[in-house]
Amino acid sequence: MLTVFSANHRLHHGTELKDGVLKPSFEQPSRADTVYDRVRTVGLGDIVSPQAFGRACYVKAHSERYVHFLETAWQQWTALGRSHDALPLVWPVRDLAGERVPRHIDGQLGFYAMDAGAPITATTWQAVKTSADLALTGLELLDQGQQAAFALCRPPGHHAAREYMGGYCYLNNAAIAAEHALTRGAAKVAVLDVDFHHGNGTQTIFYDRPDVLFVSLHGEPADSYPYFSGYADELGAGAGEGFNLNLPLPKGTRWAAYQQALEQACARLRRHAPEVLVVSLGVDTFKDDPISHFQLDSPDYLAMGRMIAAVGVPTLFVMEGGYMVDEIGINAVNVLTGFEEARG
Ligand code: OKP
Ligand code: ZN
Repeated sequence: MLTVFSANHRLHHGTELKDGVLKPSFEQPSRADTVYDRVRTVGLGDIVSPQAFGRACYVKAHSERYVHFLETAWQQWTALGRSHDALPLVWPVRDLAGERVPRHIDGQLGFYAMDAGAPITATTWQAVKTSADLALTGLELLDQGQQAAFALCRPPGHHAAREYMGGYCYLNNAAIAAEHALTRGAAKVAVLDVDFHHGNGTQTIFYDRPDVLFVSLHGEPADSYPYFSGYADELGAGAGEGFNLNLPLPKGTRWAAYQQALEQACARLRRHAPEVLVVSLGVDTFKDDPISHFQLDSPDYLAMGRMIAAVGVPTLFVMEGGYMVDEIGINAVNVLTGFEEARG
């Protein structure tokens, strides 16, 4: 399996509020470098560099004004003499209208963010667009006849929606790749999200559409970030009703229960019969993950890869979360080697 990678991910390293204190983010550069090292150690396959696609591809999943905001936020922020990470402080919740875009950068940050978990630094945009380019390049490898590809994306993307960032995510790499598959002629695509956290961004981008099925396994929202989505009764809307499947699982979930839910997910994916499967590959379901509470162990990821392979569709793996840096490489690459073993 080919891996798409760029060192540009190192251009993004931000801070986050943890227990009320601003600290270096869990979403740090060593994550992608550790996965890269593991890809090389096991000899998964060649590593290729991304092509530059540009905003025409990003705006299939996002609005023009949101992409423009991401491009200009740092310049607007520093124009006020600020030099630390740009973070939002105020949001248009419930009865605050939130229809007009504020002129002030502080207002724009709240308008275009779901939380304070997506800091913008001087070089964040360069890393963000390269991350999307990795997913787009991976999708084109499938288009050229590869059975699978691995986009080693960083920053991750699945919390980012059409017009907002959050949860370490800016552009939704998986959604951008799914849209690109449609552009390239696929009629039906599916996204399977195995990250511990609900992929709220991917869900909302495709919520009212039947052409992109979204299936997610995650910690139940009553206990787990992002708290406000991921319930089992979110089924899709309008023409998209029945094309969104959430499988929330309780705290402490182990492989036996996870496997059953994944089998249900795979059955739904087979019934959709997509031409391309995009997997939002987060390994923060690992037992020692510092911000999550599932109990998967390293060999379980091999089994996960075999089950995904049995869906039998050309598959693009897109890296999402996983914060136990010591084992993120083993776990992520186990999914890929399990997949390859099963495909033969
Ligand atoms: C991104 B991805 C929990 C704080 C949650 C945001 C988590 C974003 C996860 N103590 N902060 O889905 O891995
Ligand atoms: Zn996650």
